[in-house]
Amino acid sequence: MSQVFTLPALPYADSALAPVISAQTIGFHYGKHHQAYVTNLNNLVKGKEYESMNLEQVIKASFGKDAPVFNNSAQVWNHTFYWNSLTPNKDLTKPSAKMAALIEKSFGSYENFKKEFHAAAVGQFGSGWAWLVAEGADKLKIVKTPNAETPLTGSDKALLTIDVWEHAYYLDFQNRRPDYVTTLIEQMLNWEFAEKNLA
Ligand code: MN3
Repeated sequence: MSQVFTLPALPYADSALAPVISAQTIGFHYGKHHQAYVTNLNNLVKGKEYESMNLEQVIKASFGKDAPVFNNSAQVWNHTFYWNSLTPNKDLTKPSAKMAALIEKSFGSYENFKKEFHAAAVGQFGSGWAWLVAEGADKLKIVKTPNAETPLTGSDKALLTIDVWEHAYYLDFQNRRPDYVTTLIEQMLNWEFAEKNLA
C-alpha cells in the first residue's frame, strides 16, 4: 500500500506567535519549507520500500544510507516537532513541578538550562537544530544537530527543539540569531509538550 505523507496542521494560528515569529515567517517556513519537505518526500519514496513505513520508520531506515530520503523525512518530523515545541499560551510556558525538579537535577538550575540551550542554539555552526532531550528516565541534556539530523535516530528522547536554520528567523530577526533564541526560550517553550514527550 502506498503511504502518502501529509503536512500536519499548525497547532495555532499563523499569527499566534507574532511579533516574535511573524505570520510572514510562518507562511514561508510552514507553508513553503515544511510543505516542500513533505512534497519531496512523497516523490522520493514512490516505488521504494519506504512506501510501507510510517514517517519515523522512514527516518531510521534511511539514516546514513539514503541522504535525500533521510533529509526530507527528518525535516518533516523536525519541523512538526518544532511547531509543537512553541506555544502562544503563557500557561504552558512554565515547567511543571516534576519537570522543574528534573531540570534542576540535570542542569543545576533553570537559569543554567536556559544558558545551555541558548549556547547550543547559537553555537550550531550553519543550519541545524538545538534540542532538549532525555537520556533515560531522569536525566535531561542539551544537544545540537546539523542540517536535518535528529535525536530520533539515537537513543535520547527529544523533548523540545529550536530550529536555527536562517529561514526560521531571518525575516523577523535578520542575523540576530541570539535574540531569536533568547525570545523563544524566555517566552514560548511548550513545557506541556516536553512533558508529554518524556512520558
Ligand atoms: Mn526550518
